[in-house]
Amino acid sequence: MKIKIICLGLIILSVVACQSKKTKNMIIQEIHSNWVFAEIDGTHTGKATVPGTIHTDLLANNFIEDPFYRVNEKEQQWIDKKDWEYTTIFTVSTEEFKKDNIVLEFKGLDTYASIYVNDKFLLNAHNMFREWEIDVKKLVKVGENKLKVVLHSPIKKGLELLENHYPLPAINDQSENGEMGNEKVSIFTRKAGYHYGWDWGPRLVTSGIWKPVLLKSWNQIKIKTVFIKQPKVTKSVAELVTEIELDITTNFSGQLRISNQETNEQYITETLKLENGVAKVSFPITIQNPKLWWTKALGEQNLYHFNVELLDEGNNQLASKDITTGLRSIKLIREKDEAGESFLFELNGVPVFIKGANYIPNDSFVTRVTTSDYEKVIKDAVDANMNMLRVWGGGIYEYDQFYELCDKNGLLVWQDFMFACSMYPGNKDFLENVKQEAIDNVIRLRNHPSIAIWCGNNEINTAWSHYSDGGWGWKEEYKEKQREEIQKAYLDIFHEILPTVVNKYTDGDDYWPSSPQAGFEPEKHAGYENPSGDMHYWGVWHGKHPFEDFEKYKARFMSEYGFQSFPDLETVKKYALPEDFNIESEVMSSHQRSGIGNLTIKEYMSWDYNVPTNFENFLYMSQVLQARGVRKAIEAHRSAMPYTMGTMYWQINDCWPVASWSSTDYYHKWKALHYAVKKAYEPVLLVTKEKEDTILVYGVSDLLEETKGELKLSLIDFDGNILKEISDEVLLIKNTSTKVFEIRKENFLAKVNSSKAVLKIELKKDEAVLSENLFYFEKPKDLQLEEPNFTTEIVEEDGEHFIYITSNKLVKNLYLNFKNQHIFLSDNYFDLLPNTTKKIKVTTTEVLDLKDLKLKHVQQVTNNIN
Ligand code: BMA
Repeated sequence: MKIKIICLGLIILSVVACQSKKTKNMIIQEIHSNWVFAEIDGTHTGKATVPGTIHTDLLANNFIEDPFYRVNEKEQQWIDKKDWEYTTIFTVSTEEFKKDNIVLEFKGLDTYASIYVNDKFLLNAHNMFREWEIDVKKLVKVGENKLKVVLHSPIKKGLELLENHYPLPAINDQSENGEMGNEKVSIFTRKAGYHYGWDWGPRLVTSGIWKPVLLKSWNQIKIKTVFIKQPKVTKSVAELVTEIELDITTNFSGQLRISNQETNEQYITETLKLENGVAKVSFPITIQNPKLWWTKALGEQNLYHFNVELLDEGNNQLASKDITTGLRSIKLIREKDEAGESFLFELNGVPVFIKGANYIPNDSFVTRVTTSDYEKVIKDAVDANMNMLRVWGGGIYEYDQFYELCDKNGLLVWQDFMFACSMYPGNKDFLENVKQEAIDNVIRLRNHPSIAIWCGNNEINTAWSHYSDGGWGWKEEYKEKQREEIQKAYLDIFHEILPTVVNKYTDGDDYWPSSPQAGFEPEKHAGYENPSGDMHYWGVWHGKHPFEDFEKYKARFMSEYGFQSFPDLETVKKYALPEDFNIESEVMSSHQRSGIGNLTIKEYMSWDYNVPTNFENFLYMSQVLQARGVRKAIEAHRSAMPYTMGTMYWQINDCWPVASWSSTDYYHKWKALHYAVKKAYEPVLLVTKEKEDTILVYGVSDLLEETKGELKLSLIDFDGNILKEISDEVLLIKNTSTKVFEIRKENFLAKVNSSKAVLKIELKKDEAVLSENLFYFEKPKDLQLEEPNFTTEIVEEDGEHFIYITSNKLVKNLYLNFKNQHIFLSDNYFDLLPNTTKKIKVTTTEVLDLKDLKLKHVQQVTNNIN
């Protein structure tokens, strides 16, 4: 009998431990269980997941089918026009009830939400990106309490707002797909823009309790925020200021301690006497010889784990907060130079060439993005030698986890505020809402060392172009008075509210009003040839410029450009049936949201390749094409260093399975582009260019010391004969691009059939190959490729698996694919030189069988075999 009682005690304890976290003083209870949803004035009802969304709940309850499958999205447009009620029961313990303070915290509500506790109305939330805190001390009782969240249709709310305002531009809002004609309501609602559709995303305007719901109870004092300011960080000293905001309900007299959680070093021990209310205290901390935080290629990702503690006079802990940060100085340097004005990031005094990508939310329903999804995207970025991701303004301010992973992995973040490709209203309520949203997010994210810059919006300054005749034709739709009104709202948000918040709540972080922009002032609209600011170059793709034009349009910082491709067949099969396997079928067109989409891919393909007729081959070829284009861009940007100091292609990921600009698909599968990016972003890169009658070789180096090495140029025919070979001692200047070699074409290519030869350039240092690149003198479709014979082997070495593959002929863009999907190859879609064995590492948990290996290559799929 006795034993039984003990067991019961243990069970109860462990249940409580699952649901609530207890420090000495504060009890935090997650209210995530027993939720049910119900359609208001409707029939759909079922168990709900919180955090979650209405679409994922309807899916889990079998009311709808997978919204990403074929054209299911079309049938699901009714969901956003309904109101939904979410309810649960939570239990308040006597211990919680006795506390001085009890609050309900909603970390994120999407979007129009009315909150009721025990049937009493408490709050109307109206911004997906804000946090909401409600005092429920007087409302809750010991035992069971009812929590109800009514999620109002964002579309109905949007339409009400539109009725009182003239329409505003929102080019990516797919209102037609939502059966709303031209009524674009996204701009009125502070909610992720891409929910309403984008040129790579479906229109799935969901609602939900998308972040945690917490019940917090405590006595006397709470630590609201801790900010580790870093006014001066150098190699020898970090002069920090810890700024702490406290919420006091009963006068406090005791001690405040700041310590290092790892070393237990105590930085500050202070006696404090504070009266009721909100108090701000700050303490300087000096750390000699700090371990600095660096991006991956430049050094360690040292992090400091600070703990702030409040103790009462009897030395009992009343409150405690942990903060992790990295010590570094990061600055955007915009200084006049001979060419114009620089736009470069300096990390700990080192100018860093930014190699990155634009990043969008990983799913239309972000609540189902898992930790391993986040880890994968960040790993994919780091493995491809990136040092920055841009969290783009049509998505969400990411979850904490995203930034924690960036901190740990040495990835900088360009953080947009969530405004993109639209104009916004400027009334008082809207502006106040924006201000609070900015405050919440800046406070939440400012301790992350990865955050390099805050940017007001995506492309709005260029699109509207108030001070020039340019732009996207939006302002021409409005009369003078409305134009001025719209511009005033623009200036209020991006030149007043947001910079003021960044200035007030950070320690001097950089703010850039809009990407792209030629200068800080609103009249500095970006163009393709500004020698200042950042640039989005969409001549290739939207403007149908050839890939070669990447070489023409140089910027000080290229924050967007790109080219589309299809995902591979395995991914397409997740949303399409064999009968849909035609790029102009309804399903394939629906999984393509760029108006000019699939046919543009085909058109560009026809310029450089023979277009395959087989569907699967066409998908493969689209990836080869995309990799070719974007690689050209990266080479152009990097070799333009130091004039250009950054390149971020559009885009690293997808939010559903689709044809898009992404380099990894919705299932995180690397497209040909991601493999190409990895190579093009290596610290040392050789770039070959043809200029009139000359061949030039550039050595681009991100290394912080000069590199001496042997440059070797080998002209090889497609059977493997070496036609010419030249070697030269070269010097690559540190952290820039140097022209290291130049030769007249007529000397080098004399008597050579340029459609049957490839130039291999290599940089060697003491036998180690620092960089290798290939260069062709003709377009792929003009190459005389031949049928190859392969020798392939799978070998196990020290518990790891490798494929060794050799061909007797040059093979263009060899794609190795195992039937088994859980395989990652260290390289793929590469050109295989004749008689040269390529070793590829295979990461898998499955048993490998050569029989399952399928090979695809350009000559095979386009029939330009001699
Ligand atoms: C840029 C981005 C996105 C868009 C992409 C492709 O303008 O900012 O708005 O998805 O181009 O068109």
